[in-house]
Amino acid sequence: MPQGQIFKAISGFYYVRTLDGEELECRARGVFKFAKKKVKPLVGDMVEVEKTGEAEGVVVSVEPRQTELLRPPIANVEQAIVVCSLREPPFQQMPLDRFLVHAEREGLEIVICLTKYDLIEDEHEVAQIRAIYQAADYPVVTTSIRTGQGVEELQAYLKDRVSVFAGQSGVGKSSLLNQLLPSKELQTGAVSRKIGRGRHTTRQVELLQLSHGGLVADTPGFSQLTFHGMEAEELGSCFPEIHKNASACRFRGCLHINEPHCAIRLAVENKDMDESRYQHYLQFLQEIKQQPRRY
Ligand SMILES: Nc1nc2c(ncn2[C@@H]2O[C@H](COP(=O)(O)OP(=O)(O)OP(=O)(O)O)[C@@H](O)[C@H]2O)c(=O)[nH]1
Ligand SMILES: [Mg+2]
Ligand SMILES: [Zn+2]
Repeated sequence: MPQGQIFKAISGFYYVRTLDGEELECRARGVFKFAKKKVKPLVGDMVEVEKTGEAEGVVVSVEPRQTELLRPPIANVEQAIVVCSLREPPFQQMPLDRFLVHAEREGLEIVICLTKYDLIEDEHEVAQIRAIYQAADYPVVTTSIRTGQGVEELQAYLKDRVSVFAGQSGVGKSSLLNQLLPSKELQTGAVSRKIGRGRHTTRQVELLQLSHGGLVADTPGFSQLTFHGMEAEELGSCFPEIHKNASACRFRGCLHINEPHCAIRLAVENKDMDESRYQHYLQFLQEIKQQPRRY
């Protein structure tokens, strides 16, 4: 039976690229279960297919996932390229920090990509953003599709890896991918002048093949992420600046709020951890504590 990977899913159809490079349009047989949980196939899933026609088949089994993101929905990516625009829409740190927590929790490698650099007059602002995230050991790439800046640098991160582009609508994910793909094929859409937000141009997750090797997924922009299903104790390990210093806290299980001899609060005072990142940590912690408990 042919094996392959789902590269696109549209209203009940799964598009599978087999190991021989064939593309099959498939339905799925029933519901799949792993670890007693029911799952629907996701883009990125490795599957087994029964051929039912020339270019048609049925997905009969799904392999356990290496990684799984629900927003955007994709399985088996190793790396997240977190895309944020510097302008149109303006840079916002909070949604970036939210997404970083999710990607860290899944154990993904992370690259932060700041787009639309050509719209920047004040380099100082970009240097500040860069400093905050480099202090957390994240690589930061600045790009522009107008000048071509950063495209090669990004390409080097993507080579031979399985990556996903994630970020809000209108930040330029598809535009950037068009610079990296052999044929410029992805649809892009102008940001609304009136509301200053993207128009949700990309509608599906699609896993694309890079000509220099590697796979990359374009995804629809998403707005708000919540921390559903996450425990307060997990949050610190999703902030690299906290994770690397947490063992120096006096109490095991320190939540770094106002416990005595907290190494993280000291790091913030000494400016080893950025104050705004710490404030976001505290805010996310509040949100997690206010979530209805699961039983
Ligand atoms: N000035 C400038 N505009 C850009 C750049 N990159 C993208 N844009 C513009 O930003 C708008 C949105 O780009 P898209 O690529 O559709 O954004 P997206 O992130 O894919 O959005 P969704 O598919 O809705 O999630 C388009 O009008 C692009 O031309 C850039 O580097 N500089
Ligand atoms: Mg898009
Ligand atoms: Zn602490």
